[in-house]
Amino acid sequence: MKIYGSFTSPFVRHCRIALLETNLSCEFIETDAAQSAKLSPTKKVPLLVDGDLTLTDSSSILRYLREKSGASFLTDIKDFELFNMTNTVLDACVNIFFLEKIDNIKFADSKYLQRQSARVLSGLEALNNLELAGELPLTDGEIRLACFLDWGVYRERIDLRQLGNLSRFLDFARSDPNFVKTIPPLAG
Ligand SMILES: N[C@@H](CCC(=O)N[C@@H](CS)C(=O)NCC(=O)O)C(=O)O
Repeated sequence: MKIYGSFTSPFVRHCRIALLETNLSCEFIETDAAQSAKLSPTKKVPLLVDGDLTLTDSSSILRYLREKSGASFLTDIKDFELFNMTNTVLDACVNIFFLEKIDNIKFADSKYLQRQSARVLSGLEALNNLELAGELPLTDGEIRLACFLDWGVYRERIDLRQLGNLSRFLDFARSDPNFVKTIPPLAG
């Protein structure tokens, strides 16, 4: 089994955490944007290849890893909603990040970027209003949220100073040894 991905991607980080939790044997192949554009039809990471099986999305990869290790994946509806809402906000954030980084498009130049940015702010507020469990192991919804928040802070895409619950949640997630083992490298 092989997973292609970068050390900075929050989607890949979630899969790396699941690999540590499940102890499944898997080769991690560091992959940049040019390589992933050739490897995957979606031109994104993560990508999992296991024999004849190719999975192009972190959600299907996580389900595969969890089920392969005898566990289940997102069976609780509230946790599933947390996972999905986080993905929507994270996708908007990643979209803004790449438009600025690759195309140098600024917030003021694009109405759609402004809409994406409003989505990130209202999404973060809604996430901040949720009751998040304070116990380990984190659920998959919580791991996704923690990976998003840590990425957003690291890339300076989000500001948690007014979002006390999310800030406390991220501090708590940092007490998870597997979350700590998968911290993105400083450069990149
Ligand atoms: N829905 C996908 C999203 C993956 C994703 O957006 N990956 C980013 C890295 S953080 C990527 O490869 N982006 C490349 C691009 O947008 O060109 C998943 O859950 O795996």
